[in-house]
Amino acid sequence: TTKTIKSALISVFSKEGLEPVVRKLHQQNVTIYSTGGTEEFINKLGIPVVPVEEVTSFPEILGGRVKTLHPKIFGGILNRQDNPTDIEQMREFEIPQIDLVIVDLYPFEKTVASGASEADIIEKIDIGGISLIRAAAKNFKDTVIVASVNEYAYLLELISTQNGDTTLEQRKKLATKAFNTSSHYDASIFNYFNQNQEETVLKISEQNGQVLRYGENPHQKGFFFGDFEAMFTKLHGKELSYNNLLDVDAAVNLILEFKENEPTFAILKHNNACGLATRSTMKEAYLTALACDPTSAFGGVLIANGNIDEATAAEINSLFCEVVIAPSFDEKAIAILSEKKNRIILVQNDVALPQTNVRTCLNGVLVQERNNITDSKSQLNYVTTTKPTEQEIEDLLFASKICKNTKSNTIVFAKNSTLVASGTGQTSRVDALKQAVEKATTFGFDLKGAVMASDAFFPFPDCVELAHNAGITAVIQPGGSIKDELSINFCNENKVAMVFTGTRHFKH
Ligand code: 93A
Repeated sequence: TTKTIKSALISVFSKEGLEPVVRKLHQQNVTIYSTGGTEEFINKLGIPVVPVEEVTSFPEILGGRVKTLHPKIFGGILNRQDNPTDIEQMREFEIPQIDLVIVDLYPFEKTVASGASEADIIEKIDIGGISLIRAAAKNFKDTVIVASVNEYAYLLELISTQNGDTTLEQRKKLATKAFNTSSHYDASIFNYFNQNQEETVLKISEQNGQVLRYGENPHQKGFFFGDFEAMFTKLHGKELSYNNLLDVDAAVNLILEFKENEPTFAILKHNNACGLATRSTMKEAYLTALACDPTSAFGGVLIANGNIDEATAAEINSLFCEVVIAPSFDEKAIAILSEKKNRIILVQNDVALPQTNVRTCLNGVLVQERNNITDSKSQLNYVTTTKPTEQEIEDLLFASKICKNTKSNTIVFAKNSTLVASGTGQTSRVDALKQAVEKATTFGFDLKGAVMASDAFFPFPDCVELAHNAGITAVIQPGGSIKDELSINFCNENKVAMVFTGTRHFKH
């Protein structure tokens, strides 16, 4: 399986680093074939080189688009040296054997990055070079492929230490690298073309989607694809914006968790709950939710799990808010809420949400199943000596439902079916906790006897310690950290009850 390099085809865009390689090959009496520019470079070094045209008896044509694409070249690379028919045809068509192929492809990525015109970019799509690489790599049993300047050092070493001999294993290793080079090259071409397709996507969206005022910001175009009318009946207000739709989506997902509860009202900002409460009347639920964080509630999206009556509407009316959603409204409530021209009033129909979530990611999309697990009592694992009271268990599950619907990292404090405070979308869990404590303090809440929910486990016991110091008496979290024991020990020593759910609720 050892092969000796006796001939080489060199076709490189960048001539950098080529000189020592050519000199070494020449020392070993290797016959060198080459394309236009590369041939000129080798000639200048005073090293004999055979132009490809001499082999093919065909000139370089179409301004260089066709140089090496010829049966005499590809036959020389692809022939199987243990195949009698191949050997016979090599002789019949006077095809020269090519043992080594060195290619440096047209710099496609660099040309794109330089901001060149489309015509210049297209011209940099290498055809012959990529084919040479593919052919030589395919035939690694007989041919050596060097598809990148990065492999020159390895090639030089092989020639120096093995006199131009290569083993099958070494050739296969180079073939692997070559396919890496070619696949990366094709991927970058795809990415370039795909960008243009994005313009097409925008055009198609403009024609077929619901054209929104703009995207997330005024300088971005935005469109919605979906059956909004199936989900909601709009009673009043302006067109929903891109951000409104995102908030409405978050609101609907959140309130679904409280479908079976007593009157529950939630206020959301930037897709997170900044107020949520369950009470015996909707008005009380609204007023309690508002009290959680009246600053954030300004300009928020409001959602109720039941009918909005006149008394509730009268309270809501004094708040500046973007959207009010409920399964039903009293006539008088509609009249009150419609006093503000722009306020959007939506009746939510009983329509199921899709069971898969889709979002773009890099140059593709991410698809996942919807997070359908709502933590329930039967699933709780009581890991501390202090057990939560019935009221605490209720509040823990209540907090966990909010937690699941809040951006990670999140910490949620709750008490008596009321969201007390939360830390949202922080880069560390401790930060989320500190934010929650600070918010609770700002809005005058006593955390004594409140419970805490965390969307993921505690890597260290610092969270339970901070929570305990703030007055938290019960904790719900998935568990599963290698240091769970440290958090459990702290809770045991300080009479804090903690339960594990076994279910993480990241939301990014
Ligand atoms: O335009 S091409 O795709 N047509 C070809 O037949 C061909 N063969 C080699 N470009 C082709 N090449 C590329 O030319 C090589 O990949 C290399 O990047 C470059 C070397 O050209 P020169 O030796 O003339 O500088």
